[in-house]
Amino acid sequence: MKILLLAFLFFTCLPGYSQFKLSGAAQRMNADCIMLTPDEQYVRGLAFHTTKVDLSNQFEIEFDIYLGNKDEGADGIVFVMHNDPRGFNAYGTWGECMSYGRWSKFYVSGDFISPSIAIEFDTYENFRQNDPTSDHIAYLENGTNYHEVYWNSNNKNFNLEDDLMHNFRLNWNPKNHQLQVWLDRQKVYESNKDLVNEIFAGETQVIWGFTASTGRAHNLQYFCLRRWAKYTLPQVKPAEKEGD
Ligand SMILES: [Ca+2]
Ligand SMILES: [Ca+2]
Repeated sequence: MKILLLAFLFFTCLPGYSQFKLSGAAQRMNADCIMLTPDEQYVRGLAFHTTKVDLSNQFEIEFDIYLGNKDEGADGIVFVMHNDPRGFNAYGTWGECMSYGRWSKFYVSGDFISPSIAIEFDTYENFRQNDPTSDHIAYLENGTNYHEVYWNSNNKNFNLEDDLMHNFRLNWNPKNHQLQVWLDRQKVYESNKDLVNEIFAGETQVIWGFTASTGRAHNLQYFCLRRWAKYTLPQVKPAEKEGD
């Protein structure tokens, strides 16, 4: 009975892949995974869940992301939460902006998703965005890919295009405005910023999903759902993962 109850709670918490709105090159791969870009030049892919997330609740999400098998590939995947007036049709610039941001922090033009916050998993060095030579993870805001700080495990050869799935976990706690992000069980970002008021002008319901792009360089890029837990519900058992 206890197992049945846990299973019921778990499956009722899953966002459900049929509820992702896909655009560009994005395509469903199987029951759990959505491809954002094929291993081709100059494509973009976006997947936004059709149920908004409520930032007045604590929640944790967990996905596995795949960023390709060529270290010289591009450009990466971005996890986005946004309240762009274009709603589920919002998109950013292709290539180094990964369908999230715009070419220049200093010049507001072109396509970008805003207001928003994002976590980029960047696999290609672009001087305009202040990228290090290594692959890296960085926090972004309001449709600009430019960042002053990043995480690369203090390894100038850090590489995410290693033909492996990488575990991405994000936790939001509205009580202390704490946002925490882990990659492969290492904490890669933490902040205490009032996102509802400082980014979303008081709006608590925001659209969430993933964006990606390729440019001259390219890679297959996709994500797979692992877990979705709201803390308003009893603790539920995480999904079983292959290899655990
Ligand atoms: Ca790389
Ligand atoms: Ca880049």
